[in-house]
Amino acid sequence: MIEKILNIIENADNWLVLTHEKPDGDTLGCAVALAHFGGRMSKRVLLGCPDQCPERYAFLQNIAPVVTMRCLPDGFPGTGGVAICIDTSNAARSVPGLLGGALECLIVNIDHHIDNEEYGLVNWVDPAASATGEMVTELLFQSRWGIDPDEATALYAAIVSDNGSFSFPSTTLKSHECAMKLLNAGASPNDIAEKLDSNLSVGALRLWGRAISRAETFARGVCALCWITLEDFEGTGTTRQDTENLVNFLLRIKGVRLAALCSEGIGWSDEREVRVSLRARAPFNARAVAGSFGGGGHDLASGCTLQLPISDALDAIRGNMEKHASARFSANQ
Ligand SMILES: [Mn+2]
Repeated sequence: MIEKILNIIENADNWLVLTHEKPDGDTLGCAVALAHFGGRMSKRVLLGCPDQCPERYAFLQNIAPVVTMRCLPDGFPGTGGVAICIDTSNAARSVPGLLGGALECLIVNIDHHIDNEEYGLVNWVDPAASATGEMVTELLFQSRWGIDPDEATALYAAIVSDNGSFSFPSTTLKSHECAMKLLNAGASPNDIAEKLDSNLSVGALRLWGRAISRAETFARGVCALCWITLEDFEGTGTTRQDTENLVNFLLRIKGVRLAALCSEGIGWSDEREVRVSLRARAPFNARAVAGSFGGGGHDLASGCTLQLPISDALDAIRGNMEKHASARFSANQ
């Protein structure tokens, strides 16, 4: 598979590298590394993201610029070009219109989500990878172009942001092997950790405080939930980007194995909606809950969006989590 992909991208002059919507460190780190790699191969590269690059990952833009795009650029990458979709389980999460056939080029789909819909002409999906960053690390290492320090930095950032700095159950020996290779190629774990983790605004900290002050547990203490309203974002001068990783805090409550953060947002049709981030510890399954509301993701990290007022959304999520928990309780009896 790696050779096949290297062959395709080496033969294409124009690369459109695409992240998924609401980009995280994995999709951005991989895309930036690939765009930089393409630059070294003298390719014409455009790195597109359906949403703005979050402040936390702004340092990656020094390696390759990220262009916010809501539709596809005219005539690029064109026939003979290639679109590389990174960490994106379905085409609808990519630049809108991708599925509509507006893209006449080859689509290479590189991802580690188990529910990947294999929408590309070439689909490399490895659910055993703790981050798509592991896969792109392999890809670059196996190429005759190797990997440079900037690409190593971006890929190390991709890996640590998706596997909780090697703490999630998805972490494997392979994750550490990739890290070793990236350190060898010039990545600095300390610099990257500082850039990723020590960048909260005081407003973000206050927002977290509001959310955490509402934390509740239920279903015999195995479920936890909290929420944020649009007014909270306004009152603290923050955006939804400032909620990244907040849901993981709920899993730090002793005994909690299923956690949800519900945050109000404005949808594409200018209506209020509620975006839900879910986290689980096995055998609880975050994707099962997200899936009931049309969402998806990983078993232990998932998300969905509810077109409901916040109080109704909270009831719906709470109810579903409770049902999930009682199914687990009866399975254990
Ligand atoms: Mn990922």
